[in-house]
Amino acid sequence: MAGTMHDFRKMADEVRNWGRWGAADEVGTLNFITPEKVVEAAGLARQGKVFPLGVDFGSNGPQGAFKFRNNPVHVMTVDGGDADTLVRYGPEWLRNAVAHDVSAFFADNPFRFNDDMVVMNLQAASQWDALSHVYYEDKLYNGFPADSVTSFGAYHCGIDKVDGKGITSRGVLLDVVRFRGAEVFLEPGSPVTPDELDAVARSQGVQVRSGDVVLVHTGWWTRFSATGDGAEAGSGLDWRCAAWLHANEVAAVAADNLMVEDPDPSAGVEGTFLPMHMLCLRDMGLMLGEYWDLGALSADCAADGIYEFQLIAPPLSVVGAVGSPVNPIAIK
Ligand code: UVW
Repeated sequence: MAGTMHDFRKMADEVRNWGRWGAADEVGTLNFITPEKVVEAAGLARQGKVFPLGVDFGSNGPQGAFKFRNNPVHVMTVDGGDADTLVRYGPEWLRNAVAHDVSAFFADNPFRFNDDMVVMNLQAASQWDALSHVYYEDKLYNGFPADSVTSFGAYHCGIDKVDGKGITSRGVLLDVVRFRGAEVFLEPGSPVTPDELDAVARSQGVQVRSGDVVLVHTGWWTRFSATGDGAEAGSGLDWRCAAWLHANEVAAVAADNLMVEDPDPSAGVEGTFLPMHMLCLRDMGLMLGEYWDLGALSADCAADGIYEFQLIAPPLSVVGAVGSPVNPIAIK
């Protein structure tokens, strides 16, 4: 059932971490990741199993469906192989360009290189949302003014601010798909509640502790991999899970879907947009990871019954960016 604005404001007041780590803090709940936590996390790499959780950054990604984001465009800027082809087939001016502009020695030299570039939304595929990604009433996390995010980028709470945290900690997978016995993914309109998160953890025999990064398996990415439909609705966390994340002192949360939270209005708050984003990023200072592929990791956790691991998920330090691509790695 959708919440009211009154419910939302009450919860915002309860979970707001502004000032908790000082007036200048820009990393929020990543402060829960202490040096001791990093050491504990490293000790969870016991079997030498590595799970890359990042999805492909390619033209077949999930973007395009909602118009305001596109899939990555990858182009070659130097292709050593072009030398032979262009010298053989190209017009005179192009041969000269290859020989002169690209690299004069390509034409007669077997030692060559290739270069490329990518044009993409930083939110196109596996990503971290920086604390400056969303706001309401003109305030970012910790009370920083929303207009500090300018056309030159975010002067406060940009993704570059979290660079020093790694990000590495104990990761815990909560496999809601398996808990529900769902075939592939959580059907739309069936949001995950705080009580269900507790029940999943209990059923897996794992405890969520201060400083953990919690990964929620909704199965959406597996479904997308089969259908290619980036607009397909799925489910995710009910907005009230913000209070659960706060109470458990979770450092960050990630999922295998578009927005971690359930997009269905019945799982949100009347009159708001992305209520869990607002509570997590703006009030708590808790980062969200989206489009992480949790398929192989969840299968392995189900097989060996171990739902904790070392998680290493550093964002790119794109100065002033409100998010970053990431290729997180879970190690067991
Ligand atoms: C929006 O959809 C605006 O954000 P996100 O990618 O974080 O879900």
